[in-house]
Amino acid sequence: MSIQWFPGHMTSARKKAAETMERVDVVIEVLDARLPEASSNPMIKELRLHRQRNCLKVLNKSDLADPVVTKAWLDYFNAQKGVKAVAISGKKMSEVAKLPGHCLKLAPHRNDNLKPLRMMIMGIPNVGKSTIMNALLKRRVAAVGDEPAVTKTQQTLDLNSRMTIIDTPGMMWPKIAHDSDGYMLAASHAIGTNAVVEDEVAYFLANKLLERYPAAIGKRYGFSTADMDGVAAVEAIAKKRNCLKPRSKELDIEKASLILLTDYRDGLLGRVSLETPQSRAAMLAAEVAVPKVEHDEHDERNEQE
Ligand SMILES: Nc1nc2c(ncn2[C@@H]2O[C@H](COP(=O)(O)OP(=O)(O)OP(=O)(O)O)[C@@H](O)[C@H]2O)c(=O)[nH]1
Ligand SMILES: [Mg+2]
Repeated sequence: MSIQWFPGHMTSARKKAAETMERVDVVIEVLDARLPEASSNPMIKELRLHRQRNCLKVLNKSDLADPVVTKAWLDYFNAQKGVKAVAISGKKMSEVAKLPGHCLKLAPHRNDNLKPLRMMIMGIPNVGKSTIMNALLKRRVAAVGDEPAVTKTQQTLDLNSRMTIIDTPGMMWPKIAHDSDGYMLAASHAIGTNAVVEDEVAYFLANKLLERYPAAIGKRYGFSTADMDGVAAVEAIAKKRNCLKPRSKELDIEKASLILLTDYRDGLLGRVSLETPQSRAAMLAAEVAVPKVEHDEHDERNEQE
């Protein structure tokens, strides 16, 4: 199953972002440090490159991500033209306070009272844009919540006499090209719950954790995951946590799925990253290879007929 989520208000958000892009100097693109490429919205890149705006990529929620992997992602992004990448926790004021300085370096011509530096915060839903906005302003100017699409409209505020900042609604894009990206985004709560089947997302996450951090699930829930796949691990969580449906007393997999997803979102499974630059490259290479094989098989069948 592939996950897609592009609700109506995001079409208008995209249109508004395209208009505003003309009037900003630097885009602060907020990414989820646990899945930096899967949480990169290709629509934002397109809008930004259309106006040739430089970009500060902020790998946010780095307090939840594997620090070694985050370092690899910073090197990966910092090699890109017109891009500076930093890793922060939006909940730490001291880390957020460094962002305007980085932006200024990306648009050095904007450093005076006549030409204030104009920054626009963009990114997928629930990645921490409004949290960063509040930390920059040192007061609660934007609503924050652990669910996607909390912010629905743009908000422009003066940071000081020489800097303005715009918070924008989280944006998804019309077609998520890689199924695994959809699952990573859903696990990280960037996708509305109406667009996902929680069990499937939990199976995906459990498989990913077993593959990348084999000890994480066993340590959290207190059982051995040896020889388990994602489905078995979620079932084991249901048993261990006594998740039973009220009448039938069958295992309540949905409840166990939510336990796993919530624990991941809250960082209770340890600092984990769902993708690395290498795993990303391998995934893309495999996707290129698969259609070719299908094509060859098809040709062979035709030849045999
Ligand atoms: N652990 C951790 N949680 C964070 C961090 N930044 C934000 N959060 C949490 O992530 C959730 C979403 O934060 P928001 O600031 O509302 O995200 P947003 O990008 O504005 O979301 P939308 O407006 O829905 O697009 C909230 O529960 C925040 O407390 C961070 O660096 N680390
Ligand atoms: Mg917001």
